[in-house]
Amino acid sequence: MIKKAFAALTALVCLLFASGTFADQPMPWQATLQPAATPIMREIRWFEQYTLWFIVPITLFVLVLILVVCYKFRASANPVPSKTSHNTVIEVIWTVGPVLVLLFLAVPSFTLLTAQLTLPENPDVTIKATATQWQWNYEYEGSGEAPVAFDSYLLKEPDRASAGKTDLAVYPRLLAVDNELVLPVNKTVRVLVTAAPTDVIHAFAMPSFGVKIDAVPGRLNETWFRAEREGLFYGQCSELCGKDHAFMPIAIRVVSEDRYKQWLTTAASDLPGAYKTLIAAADGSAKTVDVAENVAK
Ligand SMILES: [Cu+2]
Repeated sequence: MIKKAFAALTALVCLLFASGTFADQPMPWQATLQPAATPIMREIRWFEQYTLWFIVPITLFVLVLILVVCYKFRASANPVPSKTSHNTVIEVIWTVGPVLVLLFLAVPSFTLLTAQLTLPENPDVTIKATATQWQWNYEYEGSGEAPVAFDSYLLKEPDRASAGKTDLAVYPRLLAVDNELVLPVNKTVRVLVTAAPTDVIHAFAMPSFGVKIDAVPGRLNETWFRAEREGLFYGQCSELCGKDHAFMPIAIRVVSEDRYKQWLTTAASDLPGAYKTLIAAADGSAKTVDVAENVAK
């Protein structure tokens, strides 16, 4: 209830003061986070707004104090400066005040961090994401004799036409990939993240899912998400990893469970065919793919 009231009030304030930046996609000068596609990201967005309710008043309060002091104690109005060195009341206030503020921030912050890194029991799907300079490799757990596994590279401009990805609004430059990670909607997905043994550190990040975790050689990190709507979501490697760091995007296509199963079955033997069927189905059902967050619809 309190959360909802906060969110509503914040949305109102944002609309009043920053109408141009309250949008569903990154835009020049955008100041807000991407819209949430998972429960965790919803909480992150709530926490961001909640934090602003502390930051903004404190900043304004300090600004007012500075202005008052500058004016009231200027040399011409106050030629003999005070030699006060202690004031118990003020010292108690400026100790207890920040402690209270930190408490109000720490409790929801730690709760959120815990939720983010506590894997739900019995995830529906487990995938492994391995980063290499400079692409991602995705592997699906236990899907038959030959588990589905493939590399995912940045979509190169000459390959757009043959891949059926000419629509720049859906497949933006530098974000679109050749093979997306396909996952079912409303299912708990466990993601194991690592980097190739002799490689460097990368990071698997999906802004609208509230996911960002390092891919470290020789170490298996674990995270999870539960996407609540279908669409094409874009993220990027988020750990500076070399000259092509900016060219190893992450694309996740969230589809219905039926389409996911169909894709997975076909992908085991015919990966390009599986994507063709999936893209055709998505384009046929909604004219354009429901692109999440990053690009215009
Ligand atoms: Cu990287």
